[in-house]
Amino acid sequence: APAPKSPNQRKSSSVTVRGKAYGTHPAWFNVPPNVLDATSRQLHLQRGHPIYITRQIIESHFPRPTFKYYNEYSPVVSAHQNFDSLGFPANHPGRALTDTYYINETTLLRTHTSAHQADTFRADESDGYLVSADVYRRDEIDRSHYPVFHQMEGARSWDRSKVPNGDVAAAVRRDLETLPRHNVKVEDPNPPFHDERNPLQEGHHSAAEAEAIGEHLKRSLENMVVDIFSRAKAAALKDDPNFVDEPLQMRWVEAYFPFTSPSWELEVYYAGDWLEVLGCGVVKQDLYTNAGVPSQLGWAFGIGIDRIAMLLFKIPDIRLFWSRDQRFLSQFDGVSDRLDTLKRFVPFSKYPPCPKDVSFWLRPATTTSSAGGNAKGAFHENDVMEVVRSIAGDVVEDVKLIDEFTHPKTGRRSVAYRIVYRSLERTLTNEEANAFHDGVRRALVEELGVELR
Ligand code: FA5
Ligand code: MG
Repeated sequence: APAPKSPNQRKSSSVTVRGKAYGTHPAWFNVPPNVLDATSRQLHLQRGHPIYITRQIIESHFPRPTFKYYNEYSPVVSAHQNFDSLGFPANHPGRALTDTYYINETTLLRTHTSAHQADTFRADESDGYLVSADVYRRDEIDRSHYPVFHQMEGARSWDRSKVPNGDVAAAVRRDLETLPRHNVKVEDPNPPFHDERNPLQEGHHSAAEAEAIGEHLKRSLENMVVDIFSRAKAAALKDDPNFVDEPLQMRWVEAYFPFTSPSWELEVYYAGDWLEVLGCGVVKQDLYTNAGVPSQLGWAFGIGIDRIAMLLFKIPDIRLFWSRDQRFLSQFDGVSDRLDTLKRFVPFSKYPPCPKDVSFWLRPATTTSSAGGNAKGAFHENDVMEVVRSIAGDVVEDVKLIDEFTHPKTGRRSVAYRIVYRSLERTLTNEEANAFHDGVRRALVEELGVELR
């Protein structure tokens, strides 16, 4: 029997994204229509949208002319831009068809704003830049995950040939003096880092330079996060004058990115848990060298805008950002012009959830296709997520594995998922939820070749 198609694989041989046509390849193309539609939305450029407002607040910490802003890069990039130019190895899991939306073997929807680092280092003539953009990842479904979200990338570089005596450490320390000092306690301001994961880039810069750049990076980002949380608190107090907040806590943890060394993530204690808000580090020499600016050194960071916007406005579900409902959009009217008027989101009535379960036997593993090690034969949970989204769209709130079982004799694997259907805009009737669920069951069989139980 022929191997079943991967979910949403369409036959058309080209797609148009932001006015430009791209040839698709059937073994690679895995972008479903709802994701393709999202490429035209550009929420970060829609004045008054919470994603736009959050971008404005972040930008205010990295002002012109030191920083230049790039907000209109196309989401379609090459695998070279998204992975190779940043030093991702050929076998990195992020490259798989189960994780990334491809148009053809060499063309994909960017998975992060870092895809533009190399080009921006090459083109940019200022000391720094910000890139904001929509990014695309195949992922799980719940109230904080959507296949499209937004990131803001920032970088600040110093040119050794342009600072006095070529002493970048001294130049960075002078710039550090001009940054405000916040008074929030940082739990782990300087975590030790592993020599092999995050080696000092000897030959490119000294330990003193890397240290000064790291300090400038951390202070800049801490200031931004402190500001965001104080705005979130002010908004909460407008909503509830008796609101008592836990004091803000931040900590730095060592991280790994193939294009920075050392690398860190900044975490914030929020609602009882540590929440990762951004990744960052000292830019690797290769990026500057390959971009034709080998005398530069500096830092870069990448932050998720949606996650920040959710806690700033207290938005309970990431799908709301995509809503065209005026009961959502009108709540942010005028805030772009007066950031001090920022208020919390007031949920319109909460409609009831319709949970439904589905269980099925997985198709026995088939031989894998040879698409660059991107096996279309093996079962991957992200394929289930995409089938559900393709049928129920934004009416699906959550999909969770609730049971898993391997038959002792046949070795076949069975899984069960609970799918919660709930519209953000109206009450679903049980008939509607059943219709979605029947559609999902059929599509699981057709697209993934599973056997329903
Ligand atoms: C990156 O994407 C790196 N490009 C960040 C970077 C840039 C590092 C420059 C060094 C220098 P990561 O996958 O961790 O890293 O994502 C960065 C941030 O995006 C996260 O901290 C989080 O705030 C946000 N983010 C990541 N995945 C999601 C998601 N599924 N939904 C919402 N926000 C997300
Ligand atoms: Mg991360």
